[in-house]
Amino acid sequence: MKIDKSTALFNQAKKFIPGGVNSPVRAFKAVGGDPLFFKRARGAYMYDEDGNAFIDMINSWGPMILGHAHEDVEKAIVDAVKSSPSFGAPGQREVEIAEVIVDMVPSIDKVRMVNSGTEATMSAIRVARGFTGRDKIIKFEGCYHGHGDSFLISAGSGAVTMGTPDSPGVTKGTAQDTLTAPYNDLEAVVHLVDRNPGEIAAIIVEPVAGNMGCIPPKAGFLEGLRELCDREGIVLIFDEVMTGFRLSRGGAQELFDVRPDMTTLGKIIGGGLPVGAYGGKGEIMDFVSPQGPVYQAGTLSGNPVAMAAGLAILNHLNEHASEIYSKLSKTTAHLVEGYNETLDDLELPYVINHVGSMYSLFFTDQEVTDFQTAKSCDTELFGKYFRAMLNQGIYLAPSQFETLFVSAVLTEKEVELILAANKAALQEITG
Ligand code: HOZ
Repeated sequence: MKIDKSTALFNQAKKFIPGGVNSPVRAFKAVGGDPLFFKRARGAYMYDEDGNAFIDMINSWGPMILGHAHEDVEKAIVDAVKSSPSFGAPGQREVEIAEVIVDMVPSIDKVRMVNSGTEATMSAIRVARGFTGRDKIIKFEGCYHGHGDSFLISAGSGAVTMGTPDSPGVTKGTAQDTLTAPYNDLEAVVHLVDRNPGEIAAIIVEPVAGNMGCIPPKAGFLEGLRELCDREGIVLIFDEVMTGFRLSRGGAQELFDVRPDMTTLGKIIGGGLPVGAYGGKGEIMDFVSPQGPVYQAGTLSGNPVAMAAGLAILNHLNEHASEIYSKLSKTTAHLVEGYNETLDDLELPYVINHVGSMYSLFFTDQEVTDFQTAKSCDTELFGKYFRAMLNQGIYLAPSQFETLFVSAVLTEKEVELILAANKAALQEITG
């Protein structure tokens, strides 16, 4: 595959941008080779600067659940920008999107719009601390909640991909207020809470982990966290930046029927534009300024163009929910079945985890249930697999420690192409 234009752009980018990219995992460091630079995307396909076409299995890390350039979203953006790209003052769309979110996400009474998932999680823990008057939080090893200082402790996603799950630059003072437990280990969480009586403000969790690859919660794990938080007066935060509006109309909390006190959102909520949100019980959200004392603000928060894109995608998902979510699950199940058939014929240890339209193929002989088992994977082999898939025209997440996201525009034709590419790639790397 010819990627001369991408390589030239990457070389130029490295002169002016750290590592040549604006988000580390995009640099392909974990999988080798130069990253591709993209020119346009439509439906299920992305096209790079050299004119190569790829079936997209990341979908902008989740937001493009309806495929690229969905007509409702495109039209909404164009219409909104004609009125103004930014008011820096309240507008009607902010009220509309808040109402739609409160209607769709079961546990949210009130919501504040921000500009990214990172902002949403940083703000949510500040509010939880303000509400409880406590300082410490518990997060899970391998979960990633954006790049806020408090979360770069045993962090997944790009942080572990780059070999820096505990980033330099985070002060000891901040780090000591973040306690960590293994994902899916309720007993470890109970132990941490017992050792820090009355000190834990919040437990933040990805209800389905997506940042160390896809890892589902074990039966009783989320329910156990809910009970523990109720008993100890701890704010339970579901980070649904990935799972929100993806696993069901109401996210993972609806799918697993567990209600957190607060929820953080991002990705799909912006339809591809930079949007995040945090919301929760009215009594907690009323602590947010100007209603309450916990300060949080943003010049571009509730931006009219971003709100228009978000509203368009949420309205579409809302209207067609049963059809879209059942299609997404069926397509993913079909893909996983096809992968299993191919992999079972090869002498290669593997595990596939999937929930709804999120899935990961891990090269390991262990069941992947937490960060330790995710790290048992053969990441070198994953790099070879990634490159072989790329050569077959399939664009995967460039790291073993990410989930893949299926979009609703994959047809039977693309599923067959992906399965054929997967077979050829696996035969190449094992042959
Ligand atoms: N937050 C994304 C999923 N882990 C990663 C996006 C990126 O690093 O570019």
